[in-house]
Amino acid sequence: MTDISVLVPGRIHTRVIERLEGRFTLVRADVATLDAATLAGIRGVAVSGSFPAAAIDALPNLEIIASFGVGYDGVDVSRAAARNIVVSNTPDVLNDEVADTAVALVINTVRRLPQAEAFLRAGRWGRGESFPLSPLSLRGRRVGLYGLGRIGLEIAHRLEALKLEIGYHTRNPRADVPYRYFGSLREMAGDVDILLCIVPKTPETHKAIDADILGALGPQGVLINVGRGWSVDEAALIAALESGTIAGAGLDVYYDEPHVPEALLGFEQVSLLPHVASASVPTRNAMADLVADNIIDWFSIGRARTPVPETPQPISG
Ligand code: A2R
Repeated sequence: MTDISVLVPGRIHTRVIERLEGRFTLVRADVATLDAATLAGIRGVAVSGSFPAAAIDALPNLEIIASFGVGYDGVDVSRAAARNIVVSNTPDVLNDEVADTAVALVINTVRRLPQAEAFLRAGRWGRGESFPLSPLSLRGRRVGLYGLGRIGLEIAHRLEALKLEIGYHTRNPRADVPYRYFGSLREMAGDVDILLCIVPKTPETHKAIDADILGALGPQGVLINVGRGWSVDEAALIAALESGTIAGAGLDVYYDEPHVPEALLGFEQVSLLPHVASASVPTRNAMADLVADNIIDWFSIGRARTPVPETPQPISG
């Protein structure tokens, strides 16, 4: 397969490169820098992040775009589908890691454990001071999951072990879970004390968690976001934290990463992580392997391993 050219634009996990190097001719450059002959030779793309319509259009013989990560909102899937190009993502291999991080973020936010550690490290405990009791507790709390897919379900299983009552809002109720279904996000926000966001970035989820939803969540309410920053109106969140409309927030994702609004940094009732939900060496290795395996399978057996549902799976020629 060394006669097949695979484009790797921008940065990607080094294991993707290690797995593909030697098997394919790798072109490590951005589309805009390549000549027409090189562009015409490219049949596969391995990408982490953005691959817009213009980049797809520049590659007349492209067959597969293997995207790193479960969310593939950076890739123009409708343009790919229109050209019969398969897009793959890296689902499932990160479910447990992201769910573990989500639970940690819930506990960190509610019990203020990062602040407690910072207090100890600053020597304040050693000097005889006491860290203040956390105003909130997980005891007796109700959680509402906005999204109950592969990752959401793992989060729900873990939260059950914490003895929390669980509800969820999705467009379609699931027949295979014992959790309470809410037909609207607004109704669920009004019923629960922790709203946990784990939906994909789509036009429908844009700023879905706005001032109205935060108002419904209420003064004991906590927002946790491990999905996409896109789903939260950050200005409304900052206003709700300032006014006490909600009690706290735990965020791993932001609207304009890596930019985190200055105002969020100032809140003691907020726990902030730099988009690390899947960021362990073993899980990122598994994601990198899946990117490489999608490309290898496509060119060796004519099927991608984990194609996204929006793009067709034509048999490779
Ligand atoms: O709505 P449904 O029945 O398709 O349920 C999906 C839900 N969902 C929504 N819920 C309410 N309103 C919407 N407009 C909406 N769009 C999608 O989100 C399903 O329960 C969940 C997505 O599940 P999966 O496709 O299995 O995604 P996974 O692997 O759990 O990852 C979720 C997202 C990724 O797309 C990344 O953005 C992020 O987590 O890492």
